[in-house]
Amino acid sequence: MNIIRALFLWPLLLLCALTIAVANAATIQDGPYVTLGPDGYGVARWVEGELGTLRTREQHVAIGSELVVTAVGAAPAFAVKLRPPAVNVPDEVALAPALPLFVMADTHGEFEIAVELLQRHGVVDSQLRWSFGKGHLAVLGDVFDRGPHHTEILWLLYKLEAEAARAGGGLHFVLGNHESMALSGDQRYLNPKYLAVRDALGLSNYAALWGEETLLGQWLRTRAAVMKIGDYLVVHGGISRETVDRKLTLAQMNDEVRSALGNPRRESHVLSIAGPQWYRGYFPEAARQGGFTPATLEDVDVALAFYKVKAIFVGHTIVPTVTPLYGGRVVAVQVYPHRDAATGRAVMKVCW
Ligand SMILES: [Mn+2]
Repeated sequence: MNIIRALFLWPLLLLCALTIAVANAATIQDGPYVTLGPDGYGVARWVEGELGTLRTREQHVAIGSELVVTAVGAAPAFAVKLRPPAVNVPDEVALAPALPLFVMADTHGEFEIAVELLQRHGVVDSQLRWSFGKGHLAVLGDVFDRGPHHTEILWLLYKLEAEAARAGGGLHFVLGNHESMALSGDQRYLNPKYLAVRDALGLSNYAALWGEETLLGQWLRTRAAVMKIGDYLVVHGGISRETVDRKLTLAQMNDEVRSALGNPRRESHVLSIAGPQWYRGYFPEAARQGGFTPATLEDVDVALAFYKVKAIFVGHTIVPTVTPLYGGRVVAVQVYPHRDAATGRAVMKVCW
C-alpha cells in the first residue's frame, strides 16, 4: 500500500494578506529567467531591488551552468544546473508496490510552505536535496498565480526532477489550469510582484518570460496534464464522463494541453471546463456553482475501467481535509488550508 500524503495550503485569507504584503514589501528578488538559443548558450536575468526602482541583472549562461536561486524566509538558497532541453515526459510510469507516492496539490506560489512540507516528510533534506530515494512525488499543477514565489517552486521542481531520477525515484509535475492561463498571457491572477517584474524588464505581458525559448517555458511544454503512476491517475481537475465517452487517451490529452500552452485559448473538449485541467464534477457544491453535472459512481467507475487505474488523485477544488470520494476511487488533496494553531506549522495528514 502506498503512503499518500497531501499538501495543506494557507488559508485563503492569509494568502491574500501575504500577497498584499509582498506587493508592498520593500525588496523584490526574482529570477533567474533563463533564455537559451539553439546552440545552448543564452542569458539569465534577475529582477531585484526596491519596488519602484527595480534593477535587472544579467549573466551569460550555457547548458551546464549552475545558477543559485535565492533563499526565501526559512527556505534556503539552492543551486540548479541547467540541462539540455527537456523531452516529453511519459504518459505512464511504473510504481513498485512498496514505494511511497507523495502527492502535493496546488502550491500557488507558496514556496516556503511547499518546502516545509517536503522537508518534514523526507522528500527533501534541509538543503533541498532529494531525500526520497526511489519514492515518487506527484505535483498536481497550479504552481503559478496568487502567491509570490512560483519562480522558486518551478526551479526547485526542475532541480529535484534530475535528483529523483538519479536516485531511482521520480518527480512528476502535471499542468494545472493556472499554468495554461499564465503561459497564455492571462495576468488576472498573478501576484502583483510579477507585474512589477514584467514592467522592470520592459515586457508587455509576463508570459513573455515563459516562451518556448526559455528554459522553464520549454520544460513546462514537455509536462503532462494527466499521468498514470502505478495504479493511480494524477490530474489537476479530474476526468469527466464526457472525457471518457470521447475515449481520449492520455497521450491525446497531453498533446492537446501541451500544444495549447502559450497559445491563445483554443476551443476543444480537452481545454474546456469539462477537460482534465478544469473539471469539478466530483464535488457537488462546486459542480453546481460551475455548471457541471455531478459525476455519479458509475461515471467514476467507467473512468477507472477505461484508464485501468484504482483511483484518481485531483487538486484544483478546495476541500476541508484530504477527502476520499466515491469510496476511495477519487482522492481530493487540495486541502483548505491551515497551519496548526499552536505550532504555526503547515498541517499534514497521511490519508492512504
Ligand atoms: Mn486549478
